[in-house]
Amino acid sequence: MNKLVFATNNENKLREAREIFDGIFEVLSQHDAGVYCDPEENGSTFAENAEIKAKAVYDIVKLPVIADDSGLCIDVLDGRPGVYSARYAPDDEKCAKILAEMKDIPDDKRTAYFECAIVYIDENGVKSVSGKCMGKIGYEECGTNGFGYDPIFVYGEKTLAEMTADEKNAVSHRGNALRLMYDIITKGE
Ligand code: ITT
Repeated sequence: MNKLVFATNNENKLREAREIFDGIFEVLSQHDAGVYCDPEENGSTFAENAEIKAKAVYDIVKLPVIADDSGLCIDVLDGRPGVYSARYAPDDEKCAKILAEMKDIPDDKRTAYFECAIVYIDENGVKSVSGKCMGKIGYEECGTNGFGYDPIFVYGEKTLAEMTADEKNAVSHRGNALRLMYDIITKGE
């Protein structure tokens, strides 16, 4: 089976990607591939940061690599935390910080989206796609699945943290982007 190295230190992203690519690619983590790097993500867009991560690992392994840069964009906060989603607060404080900032915001102004850029690099060059997931910020944390901001991101009737892994992947920004990239890699679309 073809090997694909996922340039991430985030175990949750790796798990979600494996659920989509398993059976077709052997998805190796950076750790599996023996790569220890954490390049500075100083791009101003998700796509730029994903390319920084993919290039850093590709330069070392010289195997096909994918990288993900993603985050939560909240309309009433002018798109924050956006590309700063990982650094916005410690992991166990991220949701509470957003809920505090949104406490006086009415229902119709709580719209938000997750965005995910996926970059793939192999010997033929760089390919880039992105996916979105449109939803709303809830009023409290609900659910224990997923990671990051999932407990406060409401899609339809549930938060992403109340969904099973399959349910989340079917609608998520990462699921959408990975499926697009899968088609590009396997069918040349
Ligand atoms: P790598 O850079 O090693 O891939 P990271 O966690 O630092 O891992 P990012 O720089 O892309 O990844 O930051 C994305 C952050 O946005 C992530 O840490 C979460 O807090 C949040 N995020 C991204 N996708 C998410 C999802 O599906 N559900 C909830 N939060 C998400």
